[in-house]
Amino acid sequence: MKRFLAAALMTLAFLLSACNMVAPTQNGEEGMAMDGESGMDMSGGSMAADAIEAQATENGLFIVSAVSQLDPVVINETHSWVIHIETADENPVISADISIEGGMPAHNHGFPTAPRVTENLGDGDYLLEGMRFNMGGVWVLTLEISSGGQTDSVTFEFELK
Ligand SMILES: [Cu+2]
Repeated sequence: MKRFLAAALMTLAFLLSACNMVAPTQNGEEGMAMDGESGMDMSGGSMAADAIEAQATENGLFIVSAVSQLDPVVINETHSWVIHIETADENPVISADISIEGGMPAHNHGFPTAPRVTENLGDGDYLLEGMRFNMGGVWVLTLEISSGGQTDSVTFEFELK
């Protein structure tokens, strides 16, 4: 019985060390694709398209909302979002420049794609193309918004369960 226990412990130790071997590297490079590499959280995930609440930017210059065109949002499907930007007093921001960053902070990887705003839809709406999530878990999307010589940023955090 003791021998069996020792063997079981060794197996467990081996499994734990194997787990460490497949943990994501810590270099935090943006846009690093991890498709099929991570041993963690490879399960699917989904989220309602309207699950993200409107949020004020860091310095309160803008109010930003984001809605996925894919509903529910599921993993491994490239799709678009519509971003809506208003001023603090609720007027649409009609000529913003928007840059995108994001990924999974807990795994130190970015999006598997390079999402970007491709079209100004008018009325404060902007088309964000190339959104794609390659695993379930907590993701962040940071938008840096410039308009009328002022820049502010906002970070949305959401979970694909
Ligand atoms: Cu991840």
